[in-house]
Amino acid sequence: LVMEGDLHRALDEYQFKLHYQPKIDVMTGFVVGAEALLRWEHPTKGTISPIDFIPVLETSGMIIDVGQWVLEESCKTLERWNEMGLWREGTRLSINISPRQFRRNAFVDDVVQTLNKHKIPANSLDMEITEGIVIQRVDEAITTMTVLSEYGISFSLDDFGTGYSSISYLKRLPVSTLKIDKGFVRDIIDDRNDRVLVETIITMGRLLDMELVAEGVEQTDQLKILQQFGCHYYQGYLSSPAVSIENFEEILMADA
Ligand code: G
Ligand code: G
Ligand code: NA
Ligand code: MN
Repeated sequence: LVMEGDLHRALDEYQFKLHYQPKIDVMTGFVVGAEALLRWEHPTKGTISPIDFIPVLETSGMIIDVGQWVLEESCKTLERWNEMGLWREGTRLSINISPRQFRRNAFVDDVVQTLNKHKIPANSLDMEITEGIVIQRVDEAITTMTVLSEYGISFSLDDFGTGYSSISYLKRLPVSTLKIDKGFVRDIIDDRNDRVLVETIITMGRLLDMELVAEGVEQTDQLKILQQFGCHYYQGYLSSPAVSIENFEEILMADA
């Protein structure tokens, strides 16, 4: 059981880490970006998954501080990769933004300040959001996203297909990328319904001029189907799980 006090200590004692999972071009196999994923390296319990502590961060409000830490750490990482010549212009690091963090009044200012502090061009950052962000406050969400988009930040709609009214939001939100939930990709070979859904999402996304990222790709046969359907990018164990910054830098160097 994760307690709030443990999470305060985790932040104070630098027990949080970011791991990075490559985003891969479906056709060329090149790394075109990465998703930053939060990890808690507990001194005695080992690595704790965000599934087990993000809900506690959300309900306690601590997600604001931890979310800001994730943003700061991501910008530091981009600064480092820029200095090392590892980060190609036009490629983006994606960070996950929780609804509570996104809805805060100071969110835009904090983001802009953090980018400036680390001299990071806004077009090297992508924000992964879920539909939870727009629930009850669609107009506010659109305003926040529009302002950040004008700076150059892009938005990806995460876990697409798992919510309630995804399609109606597509029309209204300034989202440039759809992430096809790994639940659809898992059985894409054996389950005809999943295969049809994935093809339909890709076709719709492409017609709406969006980019598509398939999540949870583990097998070459899954990748082949995604290639046929015209999916642009993928993430998954077939390429790499999320890895430490050092290991991700090795991936970038091998890819250069
Ligand atoms: O890596 P995986 O177990 O790595 O992530 C589990 C869940 O935790 C995913 O739904 C992911 O979106 C979420 N998550 C990972 N990192 C972050 C983060 O930095 N902020 C938020 N809000 N969610 C995250
Ligand atoms: O909610 P979000 O899509 O951000 O969460 C991504 C989650 O999927 C993380 O927990 C991440 O570690 C996990 N993940 C990444 N690649 C794969 C994969 O190939 N297979 C499975 N089962 N999970 C994956
Ligand atoms: Na995500
Ligand atoms: Mn997802």
